[in-house]
Amino acid sequence: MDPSRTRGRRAPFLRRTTVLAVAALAASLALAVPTADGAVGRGSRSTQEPGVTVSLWEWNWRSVARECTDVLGPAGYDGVQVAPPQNSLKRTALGNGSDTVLHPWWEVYQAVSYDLTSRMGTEAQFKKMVKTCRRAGVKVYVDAVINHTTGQGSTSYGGVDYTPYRYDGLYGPEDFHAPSGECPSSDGGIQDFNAKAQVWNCNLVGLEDLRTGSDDVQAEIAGYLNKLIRYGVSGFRVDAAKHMPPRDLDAIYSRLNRTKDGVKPYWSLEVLPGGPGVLRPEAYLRSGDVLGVDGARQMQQAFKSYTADHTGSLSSLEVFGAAAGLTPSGKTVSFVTNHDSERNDAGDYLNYKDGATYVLAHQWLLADGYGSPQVYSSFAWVTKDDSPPARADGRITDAVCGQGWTCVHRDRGIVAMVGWHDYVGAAKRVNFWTDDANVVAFSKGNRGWVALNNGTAPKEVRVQTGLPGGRYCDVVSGAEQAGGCTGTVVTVGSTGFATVTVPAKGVVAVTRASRL
Ligand code: ARE
Ligand code: CA
Repeated sequence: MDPSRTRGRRAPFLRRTTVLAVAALAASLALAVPTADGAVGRGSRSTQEPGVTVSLWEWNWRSVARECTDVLGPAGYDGVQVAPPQNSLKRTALGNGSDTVLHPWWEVYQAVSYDLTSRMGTEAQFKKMVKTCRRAGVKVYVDAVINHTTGQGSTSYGGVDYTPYRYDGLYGPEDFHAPSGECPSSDGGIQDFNAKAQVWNCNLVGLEDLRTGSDDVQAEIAGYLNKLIRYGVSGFRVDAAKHMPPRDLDAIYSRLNRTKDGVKPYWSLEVLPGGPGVLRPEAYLRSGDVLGVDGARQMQQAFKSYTADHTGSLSSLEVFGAAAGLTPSGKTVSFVTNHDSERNDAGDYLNYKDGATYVLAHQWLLADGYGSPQVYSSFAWVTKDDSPPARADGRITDAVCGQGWTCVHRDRGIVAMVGWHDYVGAAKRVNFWTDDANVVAFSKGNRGWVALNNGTAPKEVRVQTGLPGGRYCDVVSGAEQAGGCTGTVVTVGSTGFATVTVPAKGVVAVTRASRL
């Protein structure tokens, strides 16, 4: 008998069952599954939910690509959010008074054209970065500046020149609200942040506001976003979404193609809290997910503003998420800070300058699991406008950890909690314990247990872990090696209780899988 003929006849059947079996196994174990273009998707494979992402804000494309392969993929990050990639304002002179930074970070929020030559690199480098990241199992999310163009200057990183309301081959005065007489304020700017007609139709800090309700403008914007989708991008952070009515956002979204994973792109809207009625984040939930700014503020209060009456202690986070008045978990990108809030004058948010507390807050967010957690990692700064490390012409140089770049996403304690978050999945938070001050401990279903200490001294706790008796390796301080554990071993008794010392500003975390 000719063996090749047998194989030939039987192959289709074998292939089908093998594929089915692998798919079923992968689904039940939440394993990585290859997608259409050969890339591997983790976590939320069949939906748009982004899982755990990191914002490598203003990292250049070459560095993001390298990081995807060397760090993000292996560490289990599901995605990376990158800074606005479209061509932007390039300043040629300083403004007046306190203006001392020629190339402030915010140049990239002034869109000149939808070519992808930017401070972060060329269109070819961007394309290659997305491909490299997808190959490493990391999806790419783009900060989309679509509400406006520029508010100053006349030249750009892509070399395109412009004058007010005139962008050759792209937009003319008829494509903007103010020149079309559709902004009801005396100077064309937003004077009242509570008046929706102004918030939607006037110029935010002088940025020329696009007529996003018009067919032509929607077509240009959708063309831009669809190009990014074609390159492999999985979704967007919509900058200044509060400045566009939900119906305009919906119209643009309806023009977007499916991603390489066969789903509609993820759509998270920057709608800052503070506005009334239709301007509230809640009013935009029908159109997309929103950024969890209020949650970031609550975390700052819990981690930093420790008060004697415990109103601002870590224990206060027993109530967090929707129960604490935040937007629903499944509709929120959660974070400790972002590029705006880290520069907040009032100090209402944590930032990298908070050191161990900043790291611990990230670990708490990953442990709690509210929203789709996004780690924030960018460059160190002194004054608010500071440029990221760049050449004299404004082009951002390769990210080198410790040399201007914080690389907090590489912190081994954070990486450990990315893995822990991935493992415990959507299991419910149970067995919550607190000393009513700065130590909390809880289980996630019967998948894992964690304790966090925001105090300055180690603390011994005796708590219910919800885990079967046995010895477990703490994933934060150590790793399993040849049956042993290089870090702290947590011994759980037959009733599920354990006595554990939680280090100062530290975390102890175990899972069923870390049982020795
Ligand atoms: C720069 C200069 C300005 C100049 C302008 C135009 O700083 O002086 O007038 O250029 O030439 C970023 C920077 C801005 C920068 C801009 C463009 O932060 O300083 O302006 O880039 O280069 C509101 C919006 C919200 C917005 C914040 C900043 O609702 O969407 O203001 N956030 C996003 C980004 C920013 C970015 C932009 C939008 C613009 O994340 O980084 O600006 O693309 C209350 C209200 C909020 C309000 C908030 C702050 O909370 O409820 O709605 O947020 O106050 O004002
Ligand atoms: Ca607008």
